[in-house]
Amino acid sequence: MIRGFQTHKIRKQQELTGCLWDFSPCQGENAGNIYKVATPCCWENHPDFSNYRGEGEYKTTFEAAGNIRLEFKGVSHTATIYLDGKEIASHYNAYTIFDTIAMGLQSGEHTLTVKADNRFSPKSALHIPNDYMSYGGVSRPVILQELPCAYIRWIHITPVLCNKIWQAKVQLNIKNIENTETELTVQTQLAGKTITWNAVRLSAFSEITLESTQEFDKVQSWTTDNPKLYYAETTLFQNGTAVDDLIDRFGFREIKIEGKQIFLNGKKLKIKGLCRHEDHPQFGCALPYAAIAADLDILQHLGANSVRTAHYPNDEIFLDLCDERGILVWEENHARGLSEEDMKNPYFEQQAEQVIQEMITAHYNHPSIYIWGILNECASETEYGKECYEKQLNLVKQLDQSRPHSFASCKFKTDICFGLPDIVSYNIYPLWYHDTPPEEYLDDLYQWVQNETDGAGKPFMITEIGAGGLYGYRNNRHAKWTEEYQAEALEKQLQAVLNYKDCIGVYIWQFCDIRISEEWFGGRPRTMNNKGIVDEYRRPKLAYDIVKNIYSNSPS
Ligand code: ADA
Repeated sequence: MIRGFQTHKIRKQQELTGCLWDFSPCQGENAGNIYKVATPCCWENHPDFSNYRGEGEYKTTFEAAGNIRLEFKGVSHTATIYLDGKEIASHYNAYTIFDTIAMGLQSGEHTLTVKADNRFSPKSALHIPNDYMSYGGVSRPVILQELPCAYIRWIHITPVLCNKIWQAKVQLNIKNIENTETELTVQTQLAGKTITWNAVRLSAFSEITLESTQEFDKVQSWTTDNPKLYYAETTLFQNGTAVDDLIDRFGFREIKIEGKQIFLNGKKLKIKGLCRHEDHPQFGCALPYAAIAADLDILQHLGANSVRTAHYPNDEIFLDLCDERGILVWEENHARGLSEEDMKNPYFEQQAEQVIQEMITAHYNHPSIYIWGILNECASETEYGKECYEKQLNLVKQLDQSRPHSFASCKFKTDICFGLPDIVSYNIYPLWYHDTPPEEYLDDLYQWVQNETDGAGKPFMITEIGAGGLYGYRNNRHAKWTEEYQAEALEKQLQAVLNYKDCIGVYIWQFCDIRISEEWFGGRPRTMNNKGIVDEYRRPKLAYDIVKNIYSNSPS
C-alpha cells in the first residue's frame, strides 16, 4: 500500500513492491544465493539473515517506456540504485523518501536493482550502534511513475486562522525535466475552491514555485475529536491537455504557542503520549499497513492523544493514519544519543540536514504533525553541540514557520541550548536510572530551567519517562525488571508529570519492546529495550491498565 488515499488520477503509477523480489546477500556464507522475498521487508526477518550486517541486492523487473520516476519511501540504510545494470542513484538514511528520474526508456522489460547496506562505518554518522536496531532492506514501498515533460513535485499548504476565518497559503513546485522550454497551465482545486495559476514558461530543466493565499469560509477545522481532512488536487496542462496531476491531503488547523502553553486552533493542549519505534519481531522496521493501524488502535485504546516518532521520520502510511484518527505527532529527525565526538563526524552535518530537508518537504501537509523534533539526547551541553542545534533548528524554521520545534534533552542541569527551541523538553527516568521521587526531580529541573536558563517562560514538556519490565516476569518482591515494578514506577512518574501545573504533557518511553543493535551495549536483557507498555508482540504488561486508567481519566 502506497498511501492512505489516491495521489494521482492522471499520472500513471504502480507500486513495484507488494510482491516477491529476488534477494541476494553480498557477503557471508550465502553470498550470491538468490531468495524470493516479500517486499517491503527487512532481511533480518528471513531465518538465514536474522543477524546479517552487510550489503544485499534486491531485484525486480517492470515494463515501462518514456520518462520514469522511481520513488523509494525508505531503504535501510544506504541505497544504491541500478536500472538495467547501470547505477542511477544513491541515498543515505533509512527513514526518508528519495527519488530518481530516468529519461526516454525504450519500451519493454527493465530490471531494477536496489543494493541496501546496513553496515556501520565512519561514513554513517546517524546510523550507529544504538538503543534500537538499524535493519537492512527495502523497508518501505517503491513506486514507479510515468512522467510527461514536466511534473508537479510538491504542494505545501499552510492554514492560518485570521479573524476566525481560515486562510491557506498554497505553494506549488513544478519542474521541467526535458532539455527544451515548455509552457504549461496549472489548476488546483482545494476545499471547494479552484485556483487557476498564471501560465508558466519553464526553460530547460528548470523549476518554479508558485504561491497564492486563499480564504475559506465554509470549512471545518481539523481537531483531535473531528479530524476533518481536505484534498488539494492539482492538474498540469500542456496545449490544453492534462498531462500530470498530484493529489495531497491536508487539514485546517493551526498550532500556536502563547507563553508557557501550546494551542491547537485556540484550544490548550495537554499531551498524553507514547514514544514509538518502527519495530516488530516479524517485520523489523517494515511494518505493513494493518500492523501500523493495529499499533494505533492500541495507542488510542490506552487513551493517548499523541505519539513521538522516536528517533526518526516515520512511514507516510503511519502519518496518514494519524491524520485520519486525530492523533498528534511529534516527528523527529534521525539522531539518538550522539556525543560531541559523534557530532564532529565530517558527515554528520550534511546527513542530519538532509534528513530534516527530506522529512519536512515530504511531510509538510500532515495536520497531525504539530512539532518538529531534532537531535534526541545529543551534545546540548557543549558549545560545539550548541552550534549544531542552532543550525539545525534554524533550518527547521526556514523550511516551516507554521510549527514549533524542540529537542529532547537528557542533560540534567547542564543543557546550554534552551534559548534555541520553541519548547523545552526533557527525558527523565526517576525510579529507574535513579531513585529521586518523580515530583521532587521534576520540580528541581523545572525551577532550574526557569531560574538559570534561556528556556525560562517557554512551554515545558517531558518527552520520556519509563521503566523496564520483562513480559511475564512477575514476583511479589516487585524487583526491577518485573511487570509489577514497571507498573508502579510508571504510575508514580505519570501522576507526577500530569499533575505538574507547568508541564504541557508527557510521552511514555515506550510503546512496545524493541530490538536493539547488538553492537550497542546498554545492559539490556534480551538485547531488547524492555520499557514497552506492550511487549514486542503487542501483549499488554501490567502497566497497560495503569496507563489506560490514568490517560483515559485525565483531561486532553
Ligand atoms: C533515552 C533515549 C531512548 C532510550 C531510553 C532508555 O532517553 O532517548 O532512545 O534509550 O533513554 O531506554 O534508556
